[in-house]
Amino acid sequence: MSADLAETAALDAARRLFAGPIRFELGAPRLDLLPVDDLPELALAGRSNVGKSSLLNALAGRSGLARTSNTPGRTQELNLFLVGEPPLLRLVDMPGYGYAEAPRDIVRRWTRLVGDYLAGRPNLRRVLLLVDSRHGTKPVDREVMALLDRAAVSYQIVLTKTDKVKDPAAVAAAVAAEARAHPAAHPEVLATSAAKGQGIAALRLAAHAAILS
Ligand SMILES: Nc1nc2c(ncn2[C@@H]2O[C@H](COP(=O)(O)OP(=O)(O)OP(=O)(O)O)[C@@H](O)[C@H]2O)c(=O)[nH]1
Ligand SMILES: [Mg+2]
Repeated sequence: MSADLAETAALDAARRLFAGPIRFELGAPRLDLLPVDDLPELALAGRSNVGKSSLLNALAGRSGLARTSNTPGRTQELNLFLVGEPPLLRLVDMPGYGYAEAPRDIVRRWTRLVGDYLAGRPNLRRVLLLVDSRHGTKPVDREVMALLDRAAVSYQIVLTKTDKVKDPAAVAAAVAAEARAHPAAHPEVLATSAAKGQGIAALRLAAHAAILS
């Protein structure tokens, strides 16, 4: 098969995966409540309000699957979604980190939940690390990147809300330069807008690759 045909076939397989059944499985406030199995998992991580739940909905091509909100701190548990019937992939919508306004003990609980999950889930194939294209990476993102490097969990940086910036490619280039210094980071940075649909086909391709890896 030519490279072009192979790419078209991969895009089509990725599109079909997310066109089929997708359902909410459960919300887990603690790691011991997660299902024990070896279904490949793909997690969406990032700061509060970066657009994780919105991007999960865009990936799934349906609104309202994951709950979104203008107020940071909307997602408070690990929310699990099964893709395919029988399921081929589990998507995990995570609580955001770095939300300074929330009560300290809540922040500590979420941070521990996110950190323990990211570093210790055996079937976690890949993490999509979301970064707001208006703000770029922040110190707390770098802490999470270092944690993923140490745990050798493969991750890819995904810029969100590109509809809000003039030159998303410039932001992507700067963030990609930073990613290259991280051993577990994918060298390519994806630029997306859940609002406008930009980059969603490429994101589906990356998600589909998590099953095959
Ligand atoms: N303009 C624009 N706004 C977006 C986009 N994606 C998300 N938003 C908005 O950003 C806000 C936060 O979105 P969420 O998807 O709830 O963010 P989250 O990362 O899940 O937030 P937490 O669960 O609180 O950590 C909402 O008001 C969304 O409508 C986008 O692509 N473009
Ligand atoms: Mg959310």
